This record gives sequence, C-alpha cells and structure tokens, in this order.
Amino acid sequence: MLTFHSDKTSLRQANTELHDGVLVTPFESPERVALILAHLKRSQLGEIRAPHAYGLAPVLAIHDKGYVDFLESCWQRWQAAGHAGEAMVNIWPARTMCGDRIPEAISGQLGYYALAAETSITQGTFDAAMASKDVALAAVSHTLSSGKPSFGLCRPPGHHAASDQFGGYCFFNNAAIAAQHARDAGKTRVAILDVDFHHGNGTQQIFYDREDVLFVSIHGDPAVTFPYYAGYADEIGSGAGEGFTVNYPLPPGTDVTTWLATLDQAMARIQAFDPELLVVSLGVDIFEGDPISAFTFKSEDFVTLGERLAQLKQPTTFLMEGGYAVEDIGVNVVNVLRGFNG
Ligand code: SP5
Ligand code: ZN
Repeated sequence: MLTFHSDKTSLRQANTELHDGVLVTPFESPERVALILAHLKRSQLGEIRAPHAYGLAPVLAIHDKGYVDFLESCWQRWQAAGHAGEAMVNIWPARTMCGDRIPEAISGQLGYYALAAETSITQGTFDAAMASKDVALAAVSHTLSSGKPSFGLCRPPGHHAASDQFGGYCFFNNAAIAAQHARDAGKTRVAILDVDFHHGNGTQQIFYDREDVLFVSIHGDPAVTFPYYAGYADEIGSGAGEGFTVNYPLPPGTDVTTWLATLDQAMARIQAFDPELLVVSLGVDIFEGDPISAFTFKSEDFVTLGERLAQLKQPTTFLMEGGYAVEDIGVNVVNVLRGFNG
C-alpha cells in the first residue's frame, strides 16, 4: 500500500497540553509519525511518497475563512501580545453569553475558535496542519486515480476540527477535506468511517446536513468520554442529511468482540449507502495500552480490523487520527494496513 508522509508535519512541536489540571508534554507528539514511519519501512509495506502542496482552496471548501486566517496568524499575534507561554484558551462564548461576536483580542478569538483547552497553538502549528491536509489530499488523490488503497500519515489529526473550531489536537479536518476533494472530483457518494476512540465531532458537524457524505463512527460513550457534547446515538443528521450520520457510542472497557460486532453494523450501513469511496479515520487509540483512552484492542486485533474493512471492497483511503501509546503505535497502524492488504 502506498503511504503519503510529509516531514513538515513535524513542524508542530508544542510543549504544553492541559491534562488533568496539569501542563504536560502533549500526547500528540512528532515522535508518533517517526515511529509509524520507521515501522512501515521495516515492514516493507510499500513506497512512501511526499505530497505536493495543494494550497488553501481545498481547506476553504470545508473551513471558514476567518477561522483559517485566525490559525495562520494566531501564534504571531499571541507573541505580539506579549504572552509568555503557548497560545491557550481560557475563556469561551459560553452558554450564558451571547456568543456570536468575534472579539478583537487574540485571547478572545482563541475562545471563539477553540472547542477544547488541551490543544495549544505555537510556532509551526499552521504549517504542520497545512502539510497534514496535503498528505490527506495526496492519499485520496492516489486512491481516486488508481482505485488502489492508500494511507495518509496525517499529523496533526483532523476529526475533532469543525468548520470553524480547533481542539482535540486537530486544526484542519483532513478526512473532511479529502472527502470533499473526492466529491469535487466527481464521486457522488463518499463514506467516512471513524474508528478513533474519540467521537469525530468535527467531521460530523461538517457533513451533518448532507446526504452525499455518510459519517459513521464507533467511539467511547460521550456521556463519560471526550468530546462529551457530541457522538450520542440520537445524533443522526439533519434536513437532507437525516440518516447520514450514524453514531455507535460504546462504554469504556468495551471488549473487542463487542467492538467488532458494532463494526459489522457500521459496515452494513456503509454497504447500504453504496459509496464510491471509503475514507477511514484511523485512530489506533482503541489500543488497550493507550494512555488517554479506554477500549481494549490488542496489537493483533488491528489485523482483524484491517481484514474486516477489506470486505467492503471499496476504494479506500486510510487517514491517521489518534493513537498515543507510542511504543506500540507503529505495529498497530501497520497491522491494520497489513490486514487490509490481505
Ligand atoms: C485525535 C484525538 O484522538 N484527539 C483526542 C483528544 C483528547 N483530548 C482530551 C483527552 C482527555 C482525556 N482524559 C482522560 C484522562 C485519563 N487519565
Ligand atoms: Zn482519539
């Protein structure tokens, strides 16, 4: 399987994540990509290519222009304001405030454009996010032109990023950008299957009222799991999009047998939709050893996951989302791709 990777994804080198009330070194680290790459090479899974630059047009097909401008200028403006640390949100347009005004100050704009506080913005974040979506676009382009599967080693991940909000380590929604690229290239129906431990709230929001992009997600029950405010089973899409968002929340600790039985249901829904392309939001944070997640996959279960997904017999693009057990991240990702290859 062809992999797409960009060295520029390592330009995101944040030092701080707000975790359990403490500023820690971010779980979403550049090391993740290095370790996956090393294991891909060792496993001789196939050629690894760099993407070309697709520019901002495919980003603006998904994201709000004001949001993109904010991301591009945030770090410089935060520094210009004289703040000591990394750019971090500490105030929101919360439920009891009006909420639709965009303040002038960078601290106010951060609250407007952030959906979570753990993700700080720093030097290189925007450039890494640009490289990450280029990886996604190159991978999906390869699948579109060849019909063959591809793996986009995206970093930062994308599925929490909404049309005008960042958070959950995500800035641009790589899967949404790739799916829209496929639509614009003439594919009528695109399915996104999100297997990351966390609900892909951003992808859901972006396509919530659309019937041309099916969003199906298996994830930790948001009643007790980040991102808490989206991913419930009764969120099914709206308007023309009703029935084209499908959520399977599962309790923390769910065993692999139950998870795979849920995957069968998800795959049946995808089959009924009859897509022309499948985008898999591949988070390997469903691994038992993941430091911030609570599903129970063992490394060999990822082979099974890949094998099952191959049964859909669709042109498929895998895009990297989460996965924070760094010592096992390479084998877990490669196992999915090996299982898919058969
Ligand atoms: C792409 C992706 O996987 N993003 C995940 C973002 C999660 N951010 C907040 C996680 C909070 C985890 N709290 C669990 C504490 C376990 N001790
Ligand atoms: Zn995740």
